[in-house]
Amino acid sequence: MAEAKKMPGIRGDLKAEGFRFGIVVSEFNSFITGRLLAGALDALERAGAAEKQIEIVRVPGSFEIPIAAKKLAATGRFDSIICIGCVLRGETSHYDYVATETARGIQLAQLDSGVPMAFCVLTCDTLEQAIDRAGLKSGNKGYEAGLTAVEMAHLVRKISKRPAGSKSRGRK
Ligand code: INI
Repeated sequence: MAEAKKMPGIRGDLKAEGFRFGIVVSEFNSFITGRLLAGALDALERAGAAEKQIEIVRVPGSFEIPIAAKKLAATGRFDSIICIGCVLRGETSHYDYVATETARGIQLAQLDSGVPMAFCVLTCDTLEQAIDRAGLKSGNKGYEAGLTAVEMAHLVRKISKRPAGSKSRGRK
């Protein structure tokens, strides 16, 4: 067996050229989600994306992200979607429902649609933790999600291509 290190594998590039990106961003805790959005846009721009390749959709809260992401994916216009939200723990169990269902909904939406969705929904105990992840101590999770969206757009396209030399059977 060849050494794992020497086997190249398939990997997505970090070049945004030729792809279209959807961003679903929650208005709830917009102080945080605005910073995450700025990070995601920064990553897309650095990967070479122009404004016309990006569409932003705003939803009231994180709980509404999955339906908007699923609808965006169904248009067929996007190669990758970035989902941005921030759920902060309160005094009741509301947090758990919103956080769990948002994550589950986004995962279902990407698996059902086949359009990759970067998960940038912070789930934090305190506002301070969220601030740290939206540009301070722990970097900007929006930036990471932006890069992930570019890489996954490439990867999905590469994986979906028919192997060289295989015969066409109807629709490509
Ligand atoms: N939505 C969030 O994005 N973050 C939160 O912290 C939050 N809290 O704590 O309640 C939140 N709630 C709203 C929820 O996402 C829906 O918009 C609402 O329940 C209406 O469907």
